[in-house]
Amino acid sequence: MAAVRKHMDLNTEGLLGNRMDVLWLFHIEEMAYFMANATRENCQDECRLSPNRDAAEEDLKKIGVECTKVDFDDANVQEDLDRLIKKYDMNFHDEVHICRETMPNFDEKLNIFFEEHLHDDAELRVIKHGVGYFDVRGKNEQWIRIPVRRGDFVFLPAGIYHRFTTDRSEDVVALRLFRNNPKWTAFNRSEDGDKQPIREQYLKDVSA
Ligand code: KMT
Repeated sequence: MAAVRKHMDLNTEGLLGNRMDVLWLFHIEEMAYFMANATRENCQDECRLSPNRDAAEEDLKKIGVECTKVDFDDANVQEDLDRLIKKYDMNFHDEVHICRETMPNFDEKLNIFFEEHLHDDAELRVIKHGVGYFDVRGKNEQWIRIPVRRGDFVFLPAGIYHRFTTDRSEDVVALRLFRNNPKWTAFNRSEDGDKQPIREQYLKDVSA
């Protein structure tokens, strides 16, 4: 698929110091798109609508989702990662390798990732290797699929319903950015999930 680049300059917020050329909000290699129904069986395929319907920057912005890119092949990549860490006020990161060969209970884990859920904390991921899909609920509840690959950074706000899967290669390495005492607990979509204070806060924030 032809690479599509979308640029929105962050300089307006003066956040990025002197390497303005490499970090952009909504600078994603592949457009996000409104997706067709997906099941656990076909979710590792692209699951595009036919005809395809790209999601615009505005569709992601409206739900508080931010995407940007870092270049792992640039010698200064650490500076860019540090800037993201600072911008989002995260003080820790770890690395997760989602891979059938090495991850214990891989199918069970993938079922958990692909079950629609929310967290009390925002989800910040930088993909180091492989291809995966973050699915997020759009403004009118339609699923928007964000394809991610090496260098892609995704910010999902706390309280947003979302899910994740690898593609069929089943081999994704990602950095997870978090603050101390991260709250990893997932609340699956349910009355209980809907009642979480963070969900109510999120809905307030995106309707403002
Ligand atoms: C998690 O909680 O580790 C995840 O969100 C899985 C996706 S990381 C690419």
